[in-house]
Amino acid sequence: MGRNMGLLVDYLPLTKRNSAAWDDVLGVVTFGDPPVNLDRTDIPVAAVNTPMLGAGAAICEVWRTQRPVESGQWARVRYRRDDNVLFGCISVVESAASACVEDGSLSALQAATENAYREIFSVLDLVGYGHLLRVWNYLPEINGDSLGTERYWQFNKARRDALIACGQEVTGNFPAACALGSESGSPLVIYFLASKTAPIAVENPRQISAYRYPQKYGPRPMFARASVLQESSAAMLFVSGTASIVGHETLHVGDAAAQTHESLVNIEALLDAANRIVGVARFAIGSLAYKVYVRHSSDLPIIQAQIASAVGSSVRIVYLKADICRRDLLVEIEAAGVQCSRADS
Ligand code: 3EB
Repeated sequence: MGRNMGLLVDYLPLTKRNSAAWDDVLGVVTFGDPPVNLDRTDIPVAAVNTPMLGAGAAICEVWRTQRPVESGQWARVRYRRDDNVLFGCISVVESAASACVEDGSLSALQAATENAYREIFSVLDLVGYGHLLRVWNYLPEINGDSLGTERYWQFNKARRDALIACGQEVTGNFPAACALGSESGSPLVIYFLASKTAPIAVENPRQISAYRYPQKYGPRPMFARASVLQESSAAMLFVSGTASIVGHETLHVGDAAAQTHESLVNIEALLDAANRIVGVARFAIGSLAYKVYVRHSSDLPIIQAQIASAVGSSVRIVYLKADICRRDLLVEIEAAGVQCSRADS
């Protein structure tokens, strides 16, 4: 398989590695508060404040590559990259100072979001990784209101404005994404993967594309349901946050088990769509790594049971407590996977 197996994602306790073992790491994501410190300052760490659920030591998300890496920082964006893929992260404190709150035209969250995305696109321009592949967005009080609108709507407006301002609004060119509520008082944290070669955006035939949602959901969320990056010897799949939405409507309001099941049916449909694009049935529900966002901790057992019966026991799953962007959603599931191309082996 050699050196070109694509990216690998692991979920592991930080204690398992000594300093040198971080050499092949592109980036790390820690969950909960306080954020964990690495003894390596050249590795970008996204400190996401969504508590881990379930027993066990603090786990972090580790993105690794088999290719030589180089670290850098520009403005507030810290990154590390191999010759095709870049991991980056940014943390922005919402501050009224940078917003036009007086006349109500721009909330602090909108200003923070626009600035973050502009910095991200500047970095990508600068280092030549022109394609956003996957973006993870975490903002506190995602379901809260301010200035007469929902904060998730404000975030969506700012993300959309920044994408358009940076020439990224071409349909079919959106990254896979998720947007979750972190604990209140947390900064806006965005981490992302970008690539030099273009990924393929994948939509779900069971769902209206989010960037075509009806106006009643507010400014349109600009993301693809999944993205695939094909390299010579590996294909990588990134499944966006996936919830109990069919068409554009939330299904199974108030029923966490049924929402979990519907989300898994959506992921199956996405895998079919992705496999049609890649050409062979290679991504399977039992061979991905998962993150599951749970609104109410008390729903954890029922959600875990649903997922275990669908994906099997050999799969890596991390459960996090987070608010989901629609108030009626109780659970959201994301996934990632890598497959080696048989053509090369
Ligand atoms: C949905 O399908 C549920 O705003 O980036 C899923 C994935 C959702 C990404 C985003 C939102 C986002 O509309 C929520």
